[in-house]
Amino acid sequence: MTTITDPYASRVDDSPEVTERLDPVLHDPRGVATPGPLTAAQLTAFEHDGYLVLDGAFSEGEMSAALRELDDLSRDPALRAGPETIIEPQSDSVRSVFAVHRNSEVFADMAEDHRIADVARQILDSDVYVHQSRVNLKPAMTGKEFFWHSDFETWHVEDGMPRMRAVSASVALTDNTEFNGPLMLVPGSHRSYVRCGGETPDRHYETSLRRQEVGVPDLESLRRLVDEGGIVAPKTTCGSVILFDCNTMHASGVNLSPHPRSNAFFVYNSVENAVVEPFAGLEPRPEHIASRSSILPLG
Ligand code: 6CS
Ligand code: FE
Repeated sequence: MTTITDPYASRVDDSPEVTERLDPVLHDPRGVATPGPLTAAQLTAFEHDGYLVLDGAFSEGEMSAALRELDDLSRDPALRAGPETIIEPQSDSVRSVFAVHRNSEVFADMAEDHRIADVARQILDSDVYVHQSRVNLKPAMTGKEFFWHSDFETWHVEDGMPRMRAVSASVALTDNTEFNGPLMLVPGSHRSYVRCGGETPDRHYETSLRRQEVGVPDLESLRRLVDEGGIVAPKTTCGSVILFDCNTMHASGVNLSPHPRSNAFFVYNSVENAVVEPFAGLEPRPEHIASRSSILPLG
């Protein structure tokens, strides 16, 4: 009898550990099989650091249009009452709007835009589909934090993403400054995999998307990653994009500044890495959080 063990098992007991990543970061290391916009130096930097900033990928005009669209979406009563809209636990502010690429033409076009989708194809060396999209909002003076996590850990355990062959693009709809709760990343952390302690509750997403407590690293593991790689919080102007590997450890703090911070977030998964049954053995999360039925390659 063969026992198939899950190399990325997590939340199975109370002993967290830092293990090795088993998958490549660049799926065609020479970046020639699927040509794309990134230079050899950018590919090498992404492979080494687990993230890459594309300054000014989109124009200010494009971002103003996206912000107007976001305003409409977050005021739309039907969408606001629907499961796509996540409200902060301690207020009635909108924290996230999920599946924006399905509910809005502006964000659908952004997801398909060659300036980012071609980069994802180049890194993953295949066609891609959108596993998840969302806009995260942090209003001036009140925007709340996102605790440390590796996205892949959640997508593997809760969505059944088999391997590390996905990349995220965070598009800055506003400037991201040191004061408004910018994305923080641990360079090099994508080369390790932190198995988390604890157990996944049923319908975990109902709480985790507001405040995540399971699927987050323990202090010792985070300290090991940060002692090695440090922490960066790239300051970006609106229209810039931060690309990061699905397993890069990241977080973001509160926004105490008088300026809002809003970022659109698109997760590109390789069509060769389509999701299977969740590895936690629980019901899959709903379609607006993790695409399961619409996994056609982006055009
Ligand atoms: O649960 C998820 O899929 C998501 N949660 C966080 C905090 N980041 C990535 C992803 O959007
Ligand atoms: Fe995340």
